[in-house]
Amino acid sequence: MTFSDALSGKRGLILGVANDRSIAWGIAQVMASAGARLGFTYQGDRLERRVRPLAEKVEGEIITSCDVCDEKDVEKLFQKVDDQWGGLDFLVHSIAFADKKDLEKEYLDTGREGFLKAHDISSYSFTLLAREAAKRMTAGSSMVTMSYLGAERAMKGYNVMGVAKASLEASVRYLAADLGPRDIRVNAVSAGPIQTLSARGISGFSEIFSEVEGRAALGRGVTTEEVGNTAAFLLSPLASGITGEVIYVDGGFRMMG
Ligand code: NAD
Ligand code: IMJ
Repeated sequence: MTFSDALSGKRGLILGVANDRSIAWGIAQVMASAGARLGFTYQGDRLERRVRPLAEKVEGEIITSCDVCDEKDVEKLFQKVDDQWGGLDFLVHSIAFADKKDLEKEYLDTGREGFLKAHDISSYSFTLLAREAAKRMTAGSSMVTMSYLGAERAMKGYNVMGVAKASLEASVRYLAADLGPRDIRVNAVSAGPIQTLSARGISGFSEIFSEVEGRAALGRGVTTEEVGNTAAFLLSPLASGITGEVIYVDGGFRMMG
């Protein structure tokens, strides 16, 4: 195995492309250029118009709607995997959602409904998808999800999403423990702030972004391509000894004193 053929011919699902700024799209482009065979899902028909042309650009073999709250959608997705591929080598989960009002008020005021919704979409969905994916995977397969520093620090405005990301990161460890004996690896990439659909419209984003540029060792933010490169590494056999970890792609923000 060499660097250049580490991912060639590997079949994998990428969940969470909304547009060409999505982190999932950054990962997809890197995986496609490494010769991987890709399947894409989008959240509901509203997004099909944006996602299908992107998926076609990288010769996506599965392109289908999947709302992770809908168990039937998830079932249908894996039926397609069984029919078209009969197996799976990797999974990319790049999905998060909380009601906007829960990102705007204090965490203290989070209601049960908003709490459960954020956790259902942003954390439980990874466990559900990992379970279904793992049934189709053999030794050497790998899964990646996306996290953020708000999982471990109280970041302004991140609120219930931070609590959901903490749950997601803990899930990564327990899933890695469950799947390790089958040589299936599970990791998270914790990215620095990137101007995507999910980050836009967040009050104070530009201040947060300039603070990151000021404090990060590299003195700049990161790109979806850089996140994609790290995800591709974790999904490849080059990372065969790494599981249950959170890898930071933040330009060296977290480690600075
Ligand atoms: P994005 O808006 O492009 O992606 C979020 C995706 O989640 C969208 O494609 C959306 O359709 C999908 N989604 C939401 N609810 C869904 C549901 N019920 N079913 C299926 N899909 C659903 O934004 P992004 O920044 O690329 O976010 C991707 C991931 O990266 C998220 O987990 C986010 O928390 C994480 N992340 C983002 C940043 C950042 O600054 N942008 C930093 C660190 C981590
Ligand atoms: C999100 C909220 C508050 C602060 C934030 C973010 N910072 C960053 C993000 C500093 C970088 C982006 N991020 C890491 C996310 O995970 C975003 C998740 C998110 C965003 C929205 C916006 C629109 C909406 N619901 C959302 N749910 C989750 O209605």
